[in-house]
Amino acid sequence: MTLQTLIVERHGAVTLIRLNRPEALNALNGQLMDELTATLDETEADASVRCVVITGSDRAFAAGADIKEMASKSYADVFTEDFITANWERVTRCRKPVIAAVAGYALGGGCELAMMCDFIIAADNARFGQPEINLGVIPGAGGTQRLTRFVGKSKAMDMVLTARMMNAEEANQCGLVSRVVPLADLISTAMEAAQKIAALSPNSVMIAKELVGAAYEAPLSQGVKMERRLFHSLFAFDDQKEGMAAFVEKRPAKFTGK
Ligand code: DAK
Repeated sequence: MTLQTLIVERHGAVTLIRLNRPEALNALNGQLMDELTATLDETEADASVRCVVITGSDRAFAAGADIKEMASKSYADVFTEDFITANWERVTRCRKPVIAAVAGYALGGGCELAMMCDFIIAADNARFGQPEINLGVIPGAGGTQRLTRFVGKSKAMDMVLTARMMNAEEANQCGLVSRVVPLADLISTAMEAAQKIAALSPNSVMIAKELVGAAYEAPLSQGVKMERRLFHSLFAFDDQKEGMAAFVEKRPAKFTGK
């Protein structure tokens, strides 16, 4: 597929995906989401890719779904064509870690896309919001649900009902993002985290990711039980022997994914 709305770079075992519709502040239209879905399909199928970073521009991660594309659609249109449902949740099905590196606006579907990633590293100019209420609609890609889990009911209600944006500092304080860095350091910080993950045992990484994700879905006792079973399962891999032997022998581990 020839990409027109994304720039995809390969850095060793890490794929960096840049959303690239600068004329529309990276508004997420159907073409962009199709290209993102296809790119994530490729990264998942390529065993040499161990981690993915999604970013936008300095001005906008993404200012939401493309309002101009959806403005004239009728209920029959959106229902019949399953509008923007089919290609919106690919990132949630990735087994490999996906980091969102967010600078500038992450609004509406942009905020929702960032929240679908495994964690968010924010630049100090990042602004998060779910302003759909201003358009006479509501968040449609999980915003009312994920935002509430991440920041709590009161802040989620405030943002969803008033369209108030949250700056990077507030997002950091309430746990929406994992860390905030100066804008100039955003990509290098996200890539450093991704390279660190990419060098680890891929099986441990995928299982750890699955378990942290399960904490949002399963009751605590069930999640802990699942963790115990999957912890035990890691002893079936050579990487567990290698990781622990390397610690004892005071040398770096060489993980093979076996
Ligand atoms: N869609 C289309 N174009 C957009 C856009 C958007 N979301 N956001 C910005 N643009 C365009 C502007 O129209 C403008 O284009 P031109 O007029 O130059 O042609 C250009 O980007 C620059 O924007 P501004 O001139 O407005 O720039 P400012 O710095 O003055 O303002 C802003 C920046 C981000 C505050 C402002 O552009 C803004 O408020 N944008 C809209 C933000 C918004 O309302 N976002 C939520 C959209 S609704 C679902 C999945 C997802 C969704 C729903 C369902 N399913 C799976 C069912 C998601 C819905 C949404 O995200």
